[in-house]
Amino acid sequence: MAIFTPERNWWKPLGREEKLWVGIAAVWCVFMFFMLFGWYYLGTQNLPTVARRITTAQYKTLADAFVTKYKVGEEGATKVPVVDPKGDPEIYLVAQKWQWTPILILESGKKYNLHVSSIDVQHGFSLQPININLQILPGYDFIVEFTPTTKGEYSLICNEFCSIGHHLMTGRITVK
Ligand SMILES: [Cu+2]
Repeated sequence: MAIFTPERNWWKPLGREEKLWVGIAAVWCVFMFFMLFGWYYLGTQNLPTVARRITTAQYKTLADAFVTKYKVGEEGATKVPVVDPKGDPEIYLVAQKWQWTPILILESGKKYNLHVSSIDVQHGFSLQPININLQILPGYDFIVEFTPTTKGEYSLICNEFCSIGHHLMTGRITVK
């Protein structure tokens, strides 16, 4: 409680500058709110995605069949399969503690439907250095439609803490 009562409330009467700033802020708030919807339709940063319900067992069966069909090698101590899907646009990626399976070899300029799902807990798909980020949940076949246009090696990291070995969860996509 103040010792002395202020002479008057500063906002009564409201000064001209004060009115102007409150007005600008209010208009800007409304503008930014509608920009949320605007970017959804106008922004080119949104990947076209579809999410379908699937059990983790069903997803694993699909992904395993894909790996078996197109496997061209193995890499590292944990023998991560290397897969070249040749002409097949339906490609699968499995997130699980703490590995991305398989390593994908893709063709530049070709359109793909990348299926991503987790078979245990929530993970974060983060493709670097192009910075594509997606939330990966078990129980959903998350389908991302994309066409790689820049050749090179892309690193895949998990950006959603998924327990003790999270920092080791890396993968790779090669575009040739
Ligand atoms: Cu993680």
